Amino acid sequence: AIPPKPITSGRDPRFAPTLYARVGIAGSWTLDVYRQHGGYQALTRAFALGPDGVIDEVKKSGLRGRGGAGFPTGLKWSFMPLNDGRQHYVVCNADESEPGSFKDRYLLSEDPHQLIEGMIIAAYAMRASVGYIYIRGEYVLAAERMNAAIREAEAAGLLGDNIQGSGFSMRLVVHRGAGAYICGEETALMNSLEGLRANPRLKPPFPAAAGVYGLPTTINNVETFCAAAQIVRYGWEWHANMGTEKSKGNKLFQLSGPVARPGVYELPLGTTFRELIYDWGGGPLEDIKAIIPGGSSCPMMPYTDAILDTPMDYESVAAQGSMLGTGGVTLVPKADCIVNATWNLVRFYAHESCGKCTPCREGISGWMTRMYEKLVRGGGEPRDVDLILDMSDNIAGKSFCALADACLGPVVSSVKLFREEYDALASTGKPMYPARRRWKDA
Ligand code: L3W
Repeated sequence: AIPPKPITSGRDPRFAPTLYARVGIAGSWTLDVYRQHGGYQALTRAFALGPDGVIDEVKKSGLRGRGGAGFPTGLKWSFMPLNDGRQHYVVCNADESEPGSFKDRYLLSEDPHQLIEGMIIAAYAMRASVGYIYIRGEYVLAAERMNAAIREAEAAGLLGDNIQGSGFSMRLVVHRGAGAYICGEETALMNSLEGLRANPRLKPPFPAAAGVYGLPTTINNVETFCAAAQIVRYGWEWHANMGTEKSKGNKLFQLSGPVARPGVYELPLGTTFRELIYDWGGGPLEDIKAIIPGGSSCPMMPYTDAILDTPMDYESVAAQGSMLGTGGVTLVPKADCIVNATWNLVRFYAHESCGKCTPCREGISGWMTRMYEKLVRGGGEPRDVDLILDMSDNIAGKSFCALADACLGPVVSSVKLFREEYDALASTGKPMYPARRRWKDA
């Protein structure tokens, strides 16, 4: 297929979305509309490339996992054993729950066939004949549309036995979660799929060695599978020509907080925060003091010129002491009490902790939550701020999965950036920025 003009950056007239190209078109979730826009051409090309050719294509494209970790996708796919005679699985992590992340829900509900195509291609490449789509429980419309799209694909011979005469057969199953963030952790997700309590498993073994039912499994985010479909459609060079040296391609960035045009923007990796917030988002509606760059698990960064000019790619954001994560950019208003705002996030992680390991259960859900409540309710003491840092130090790197460390991202960064707010609240019982009516309710 002829690739759309390359996405460069900012408000470029050549901007051509591919992942979100069909979002907003009437009936975009139907097979007819998907096909009118070139849908399932990638699948035909994948069958021509052969399984190893597909993995090679994805490797050369430079695609990295879009769920938050940025692990090289082609490399992950190549970990799957070859022709070992066992059942292999591909699993789509559609348990999007990270505060600040809301890109996958529209891929699921508005363009389900793009995901199906990406998953068939991935399964073909990895010799898997069963795929599961684990959808966050609250995403009801997404689950309904996915199921309807799977039925359409089955009726059209795109799923089931001997797909398009290729000799490759595959079944795809939607599994609905029940509203727990921890199910987005890939090993907890597998336990949940198997009907067990969603406690994370120890890694290694990684899923490719022992995944669902102990069999070789590859788990990718919704956006990753969709990107793989576009890569096979347009060729690896198209993808590798966008982005930066180590962060290739286009990405769905999400913008929220007090900004003129919040929403999801498909842009090349390496677009700056300034371009996203000002050129695309229309600029903030009030003074901002911090940016959460990639979903709440990523440390806050100060709202400075240096940060605004930082390219949104995995390396540049890491160099600023944070993470690109899911690309969920949240602006924190100056007039909000940072301790209260962080408490809000701490409560989220505390509520979502599975309770399996002590540092998370007693540290985050217990001590950290109570410390923040004490501070915000005005009962703090000056030593409490150092106690929060000391506790963080004792929790960091000691929990079973990434959830506790994720909570420490906003905690430690907010204390370091806004220590004076913490100290003032701890010593006087009064916040520097008292609670106010939210701008959207005003
Ligand atoms: C084989 C190795 N496979 C790593 C695989 C691993 C996984 C992927 C990434 O967390 C991040 C987290 C959140 N052999 C391997 C290997 N793999 N080494 O690569 O692994 P990992 O452990 O780096 O990350 P993860 O546990 O998958 C994801 C961050 O994302 N985050 C949260 C996002 C939340 C959502 C959501 O709710 N939808 O996306 C935001 O930043 O903190 O760092 O597949 O098996 N040697």
